[in-house]
Amino acid sequence: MLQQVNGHSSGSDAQGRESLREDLQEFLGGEVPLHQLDDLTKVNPVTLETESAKGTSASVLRCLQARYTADTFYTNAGCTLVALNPFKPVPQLYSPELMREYHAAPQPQKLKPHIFTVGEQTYRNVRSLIEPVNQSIVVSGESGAGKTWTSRCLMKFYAVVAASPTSWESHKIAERIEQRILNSNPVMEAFGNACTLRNNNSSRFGKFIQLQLNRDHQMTGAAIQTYLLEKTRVACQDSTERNFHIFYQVCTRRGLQLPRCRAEMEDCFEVTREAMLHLGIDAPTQNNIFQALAGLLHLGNIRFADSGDEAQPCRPMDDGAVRTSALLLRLPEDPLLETLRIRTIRAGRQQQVFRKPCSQAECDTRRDCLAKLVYARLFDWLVSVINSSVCADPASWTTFIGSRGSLSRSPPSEKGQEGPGRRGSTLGLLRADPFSSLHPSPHPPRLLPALAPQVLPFLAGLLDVYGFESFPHNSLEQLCINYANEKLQQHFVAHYLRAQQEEYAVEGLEWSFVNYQDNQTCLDLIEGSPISICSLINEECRLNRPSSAAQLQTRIESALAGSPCLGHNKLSPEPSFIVLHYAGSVRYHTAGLVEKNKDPIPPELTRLLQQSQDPLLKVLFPADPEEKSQEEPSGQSRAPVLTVVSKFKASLEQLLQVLQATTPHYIRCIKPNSQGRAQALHREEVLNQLEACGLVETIHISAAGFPIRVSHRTFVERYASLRRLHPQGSPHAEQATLRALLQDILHTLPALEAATPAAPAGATPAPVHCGRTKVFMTDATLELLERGRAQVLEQCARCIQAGWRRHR
Ligand code: AOV
Ligand code: MG
Repeated sequence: MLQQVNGHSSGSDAQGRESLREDLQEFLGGEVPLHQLDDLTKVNPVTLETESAKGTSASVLRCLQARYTADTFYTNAGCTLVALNPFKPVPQLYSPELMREYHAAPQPQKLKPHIFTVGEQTYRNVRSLIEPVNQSIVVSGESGAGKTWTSRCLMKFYAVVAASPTSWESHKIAERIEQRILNSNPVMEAFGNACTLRNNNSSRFGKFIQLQLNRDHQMTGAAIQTYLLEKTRVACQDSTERNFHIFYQVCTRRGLQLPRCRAEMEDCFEVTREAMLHLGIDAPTQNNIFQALAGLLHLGNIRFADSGDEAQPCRPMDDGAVRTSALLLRLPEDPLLETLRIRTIRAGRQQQVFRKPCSQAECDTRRDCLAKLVYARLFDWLVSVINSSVCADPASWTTFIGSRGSLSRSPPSEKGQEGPGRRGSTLGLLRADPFSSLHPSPHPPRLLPALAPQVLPFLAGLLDVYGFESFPHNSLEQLCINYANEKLQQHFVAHYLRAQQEEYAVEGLEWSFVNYQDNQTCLDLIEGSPISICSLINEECRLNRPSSAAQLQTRIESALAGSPCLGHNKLSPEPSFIVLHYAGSVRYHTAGLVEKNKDPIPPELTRLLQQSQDPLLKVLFPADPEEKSQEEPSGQSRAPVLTVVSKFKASLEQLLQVLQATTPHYIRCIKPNSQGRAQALHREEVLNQLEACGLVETIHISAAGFPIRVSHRTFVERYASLRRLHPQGSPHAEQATLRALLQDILHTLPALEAATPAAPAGATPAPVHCGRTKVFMTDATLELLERGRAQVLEQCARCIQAGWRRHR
């Protein structure tokens, strides 16, 4: 009996430790770092759990810090996996052997917490459910916290555990589809990531990748949806930030009249080129791409000087830049210069054409607009090519989502092609054979993959968006990025609560809904109707009236003064407004906000690009058969143009619809310090993130219910000794059912409470509920049980000592 009761202190030390470890694992819902065991054996081993369950920021932080010091980067926190960024290579943590171990484990959740547990659980859910439910993994966290890294590792995990049985053969290149899917990462990161203040490899677009599985649960393809590329970066960056990686990589190439770049870029460039090749972008096409990119760099060097006469166009300060960019973009030099300097307007009944020289600032804007236009289309085209290369069964992807969320506009459609999925002539490149080059194709274009969950039943979606960010200067890009993060946060809170309450229902517990604070107020401020920040910015675009940055600030602040999420904007040197986001307050500058939201593309620019002799640009800017629609309309006939925020809002809503139709799994990435240093956990910074991402709040929600859930068996094993306090219970433990033993233990609770000196008279009984498979309790109940258990153990120890003394 003693052995049964006091399992941890009897037997060998090692056994006891192991047993205690298992016990703690059960309680913690994960693994316990070994280094802590020495300390934990001296104190109530449940303390850590009790503290975490209480969910004070300090206790969660303490727990994470202890684990981080022991190089344990993953921790379970309810339905979420917390991932601390190690900021150093930890190859053993991501080895294929470890992936297989998680995949083969009968209960992966009993292994150390890991992203592979989440990956495997997601995979098993797809496999095991009779009615397949699509799964998604939402990776969140602030900029630089490790979302993209995590997504990449998860893709590798699936490439290992769900490897396709056969290779795709094409143009003598035999390749497995999962390899091709992995190859999408270096290409998309080269073109869509950049060094920012927060992260040297910051994603400047959002990505949702759906992995297709066949009925044998092998990976057969993928579809990638991107969101709002930050294309303004092509034209300007903060002095401490950089352009997209690919521009530096291209500088390693000779013959493009570019300055030489640092040698390490050469390796990255090799990786990008190799990956492009595997995705079916052959060397000549690559050359076209790099040449166009070099053309954009030279375009950026064009500077204008005011002519001093309004009737005369500005002068280019260096003819060389104009010539080289025209050469590389294969544009006629004079029309390039003319388009940058002169605006054409059609007006009047006869639609007469007026030519107006642009001011120096307008010339600069047009130059930047041209660069952004080309780059955004190139990025979209690359995504289409990648989709074409990794999509297993294009026939089943028939629903086309019109708005891609990018700042760019889709190329105009070609007439006479069927199907909702056509994306105009750019699809001339996307043929049944993914290893196509730029030569004209006899095949019909491929359809773009859809996000609609009903299209393919077996999917695992992986969401990696840009993280919450706040810079010294924030504009429309940050507003959209942080808005997306608000939306995801809301989805998280809602889903977590739902999941929790579903468990109570399954376990047959009576449960009244827990009230919680979500971020709806902030979302109302940003996107609500009828008046919100988005609606006000959109209105400015619609009215098309000249309004200063200061006026916009005043409008926002007066119309939305009632919102508790609009910060007090004192001491503002520049026109701006402050939003109190869930992750912190951010000051958005209003200068240029309306223009960015309009994202106007002068039609002359598109017409100019249609004149290019470059085969790539010909594909990106096909000649428009309805050229009239491209002309700058005169004032009144302007059709309502979708603004950037409207498009972004629509694409976010679509994304959330997809997520809501899936079983989500959450990974919260945490950045231990903002310098990106290994082995340095800054308590304050981590604390801010814990609070910001709602982790502590989530634990609070959980604590409002019954945060401690243990299986009937574990409960009986740990607290069987308490039955000594209630002798009239089941007489023969060996014969009693688990349930009867459990009830016996629960019957001891009033006695335990009565024995508690601090218990006030008439105190409510300790909350505990016996579910169908688990016992649910509060941390107070747990403490009570633990105290009782310690008492019994002490009594037992005294008995043994007395026995020894008698024996001697
Ligand atoms: P993010 O995706 O969350 O930021 P990343 O995934 O790019 O952040 O991570 C930033 C950097 O942290 C990486 O480049 C790695 O150097 C390092 N890192 C992250 N996770 C790990 C890991 N598990 N092991 C080793 N190093 C890691 V942003 O995209 O800025 O929101 O827009
Ligand atoms: Mg990223």
